[in-house]
Amino acid sequence: MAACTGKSVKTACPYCGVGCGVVATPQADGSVAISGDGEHPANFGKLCSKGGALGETLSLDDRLLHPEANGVRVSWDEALDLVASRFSQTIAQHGRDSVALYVSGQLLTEDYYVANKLVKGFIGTANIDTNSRLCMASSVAGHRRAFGADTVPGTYEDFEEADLVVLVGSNLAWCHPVLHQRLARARERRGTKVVVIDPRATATCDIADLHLPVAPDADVALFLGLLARLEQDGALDAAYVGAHTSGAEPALALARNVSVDQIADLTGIDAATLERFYALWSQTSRVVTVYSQGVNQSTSGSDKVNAIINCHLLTGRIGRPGMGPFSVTGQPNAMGGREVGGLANMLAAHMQIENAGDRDRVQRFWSSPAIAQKPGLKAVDLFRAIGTGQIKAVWIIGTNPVDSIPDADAARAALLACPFVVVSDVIRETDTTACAHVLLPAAAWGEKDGTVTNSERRITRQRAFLPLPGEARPDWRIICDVASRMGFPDAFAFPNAAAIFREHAALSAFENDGARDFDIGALSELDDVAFDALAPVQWPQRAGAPAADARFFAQGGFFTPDRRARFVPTHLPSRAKLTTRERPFTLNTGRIRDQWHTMTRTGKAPRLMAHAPEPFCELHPQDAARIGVKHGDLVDIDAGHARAVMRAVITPQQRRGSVFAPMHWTDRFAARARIGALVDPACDPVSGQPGLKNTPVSVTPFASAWTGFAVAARRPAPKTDYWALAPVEGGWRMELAAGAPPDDWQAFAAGLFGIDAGAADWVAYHDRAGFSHRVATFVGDRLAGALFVGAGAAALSRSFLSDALALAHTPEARFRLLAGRAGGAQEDPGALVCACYSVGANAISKAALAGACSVEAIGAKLKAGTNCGSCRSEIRRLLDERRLEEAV
Ligand SMILES: Nc1nc2c(c(=O)[nH]1)N[C@H]1C(S)=C(S)[C@@H](COP(=O)(O)OP(=O)(O)OC[C@H]3O[C@@H](n4cnc5c(=O)[nH]c(N)nc54)[C@H](O)[C@@H]3O)O[C@H]1N2
Ligand SMILES: Nc1nc2c(c(=O)[nH]1)N[C@H]1C(S)=C(S)[C@@H](COP(=O)(O)OP(=O)(O)OC[C@H]3O[C@@H](n4cnc5c(=O)[nH]c(N)nc54)[C@H](O)[C@@H]3O)O[C@H]1N2
Ligand code: SF4
Ligand SMILES: [Mo]
Repeated sequence: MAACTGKSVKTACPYCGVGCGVVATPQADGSVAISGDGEHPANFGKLCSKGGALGETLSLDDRLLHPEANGVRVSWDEALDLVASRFSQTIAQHGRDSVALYVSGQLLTEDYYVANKLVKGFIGTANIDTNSRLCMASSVAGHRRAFGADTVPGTYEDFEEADLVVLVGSNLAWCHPVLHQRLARARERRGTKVVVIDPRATATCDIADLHLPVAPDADVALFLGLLARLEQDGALDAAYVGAHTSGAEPALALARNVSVDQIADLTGIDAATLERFYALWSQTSRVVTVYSQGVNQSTSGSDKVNAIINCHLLTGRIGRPGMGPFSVTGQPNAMGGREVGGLANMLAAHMQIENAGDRDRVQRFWSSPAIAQKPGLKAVDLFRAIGTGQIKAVWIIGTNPVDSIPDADAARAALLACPFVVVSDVIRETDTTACAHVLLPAAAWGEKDGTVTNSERRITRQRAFLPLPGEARPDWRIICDVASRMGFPDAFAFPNAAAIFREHAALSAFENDGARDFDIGALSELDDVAFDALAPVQWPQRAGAPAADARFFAQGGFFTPDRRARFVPTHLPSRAKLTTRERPFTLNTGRIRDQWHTMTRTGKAPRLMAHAPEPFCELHPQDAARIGVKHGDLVDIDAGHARAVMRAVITPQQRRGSVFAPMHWTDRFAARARIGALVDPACDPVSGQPGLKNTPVSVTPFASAWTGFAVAARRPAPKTDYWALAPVEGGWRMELAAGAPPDDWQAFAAGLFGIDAGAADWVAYHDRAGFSHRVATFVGDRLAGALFVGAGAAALSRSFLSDALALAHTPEARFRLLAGRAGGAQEDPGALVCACYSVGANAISKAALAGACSVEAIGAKLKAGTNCGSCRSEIRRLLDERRLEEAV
């Protein structure tokens, strides 16, 4: 399909699980204009900073555009034959369990469906798992234990119809920004109370009436206490519990045994604050408890989920407007992946692999030669099995496990030792593609067609609006081509994504009769034209029975054999005592506002990088003082088996004894900041989801003899002990630090910038006594690179120097550049806060000094915060800090 200039195409955002509708309009100059889809029921026209910047991430420069085998470009036929024959041979020699696929919640449902069909129905193993194991597995396990199926009962409107919204381990403001803003607006309208339960005071606390800085992994204790309290208060809904649930008594018996003192001790939350939270929850019938990775990514993740669900079941507060537990999904198609059964312990269409009737049903539907008989290896075990040689061929699609799996260095070593590794990606150089024997170029967002399902079960079409670049192909097609070559041409002879969707929809309705929650049978007859035009639609969509209600379970009807929900008794966790004398801090990891995971896409947009151009580690001021670290120093984080070096950010929002580091930085962007390498791979025993938020580490000052800053027109290749790269308009900026300084800074700079020192034009300033070295090099009137080392580096204007890459320089201006900041009236805008209008922290502080004291006043004056709104909480925080400074 060719790009049609000027024609607007409705599609869905490829980032978070909010699932916003996007309108993409290719422009005559090759760019693409992006706006929110005003008719989409998830976002009604709004987009966050990441969605709004989608147009800036579509360039082809770092794309994987041709198949490769062993580092050499090959034809598609050669690549597909190689993959199919190596998989077939490995199966013939070592059995079907010796191969695996590792896929992603960022695939489209159609890609995911054929991957799962190939592995579970035709290869006949369940060794297909997905990065959703790191993301949603505990929610899936919790839902299945309580509801008998992986059902999200509510809808986004519940956020707006609730009187109390409790956010547990969810930084909604940064991770689901558009939903956060829907909640913020509802709160303004109806005075919704908001409680945030998170060890850190995140940007989400901006709208919180109450923040509970819970100790790491003490959530089960907190909700056990709530369950007991609900019974005491008479909030138990006897009719609902009696008619629709079982197991309340044993769950309550465990909860009654726990004293408030014990809870206060375990959670680190004082009794008075606990009382406020419990009273609020108990007295408010319209309550939604939202949870995300602070709940799921834990060795007690499934119990956390069930401890929350128990409270909703006990009060019957589920499935009615403004009521219910709500797992917000991370990836754009986390839900679609669950629908097709992409997890190693699930079958297609929410059927169960342990259930012989379900296995038989799926096999008959597929007319397949073999069906997986038992659950396959879950992600962390899968990578272990690659490491031990049990898995001899693996195909990784749409995920970057060398960065995102816990104990990531071991995952990398496992892949490097694996006899056959295939990676399908859109980007040529990632930490995972570096380990592959075969690289398959996948079509990216904007080039591919299919569907995704968001957190509220709403299916939205992703539509192509760009031509396929190079030889890239959609993932579903690549998978079907390999399946055909493995001997299954008929079952994978799909002409297009629509045909796959029809089969998926038909399977969901096959012998269903209301026994299974996931049923979109009404969509199984869509012809290609209707599929193309499909408007966003929420499931269930049963054939012949239009959905009476968008919610589940108000009248019971759970998916257990007796249609009753189960209370799951949860036990008081022992104190989260993982830390030791050598490793006294808990390492918490997660997300920042403007980056997406391993930065393969958001790392391309200078505007998104400007919010946080370096990997950083947040520390509480008292902890920092104790270990002798100042704001802006570099710190060494050591987990024993791996280390990282990051910039210290000292903030009282951080919980004492715990440090937070973003999950995003990879070896492409920093010397040693792959935080996944440090993370302990211990998993929840029920869900197999790793506890990514609680690893004992030590934090010490990073010893370096010198630090520096540089800008370069071409991507530099730093080799220093510490470096961090970020793209800027016209080039790159980087921070550097190392041990012994080089003898010749000009030679060092030439190496860094990849230029011939002799042939270039240089200006330099050296103060050896004061240890300050500044060199810059030019090609014509353009700056090729500038390096600033030693004294005064902190006072440089990073933005002035970055901007210099895009300017023409007269001979006089060259020397002025070495000052490292603009002369005269030009001011340094400071760290970027508003990505939409490029407004920095200094500008906001200055406007505040001049009397703009509210977020609205800042918006009126600078426009900051008036478009996507993702930065409003940071603006408020800057204003609060200013007020604090004025008060002391
Ligand atoms: N900007 C941005 N948005 C994203 C993504 C992204 O990469 N960037 N990724 C998407 C994906 S895939 C996902 S899964 C979601 C994740 O969305 P979130 O779950 O909201 O994000 P995280 O930052 O991983 O973790 C949330 C919070 O859990 C807290 N936490 C840590 N330990 C505990 C604990 O023991 N108890 C409690 N109660 N809280 C704890 C952390 O301090 C953190 O603030 O975001 C989605 N949206
Ligand atoms: N320490 C720590 N680790 C974590 C987490 C954490 O909070 N802390 N969170 C976990 C969670 S919740 C998640 S979801 C994971 C995410 O971790 P990953 O899935 O590893 O991260 P991404 O960067 O999203 O990787 C997606 C890859 O797919 C490629 N890609 C993009 N579009 C396509 C496409 O259409 N087809 C194909 N074939 N490839 C494509 C991208 O270039 C990229 O390489 O990380 C997990 N790991
Ligand atoms: S909230 Fe932002 S990242 Fe999430 S779907 Fe909407 S625009 Fe995309
Ligand atoms: Mo995720």
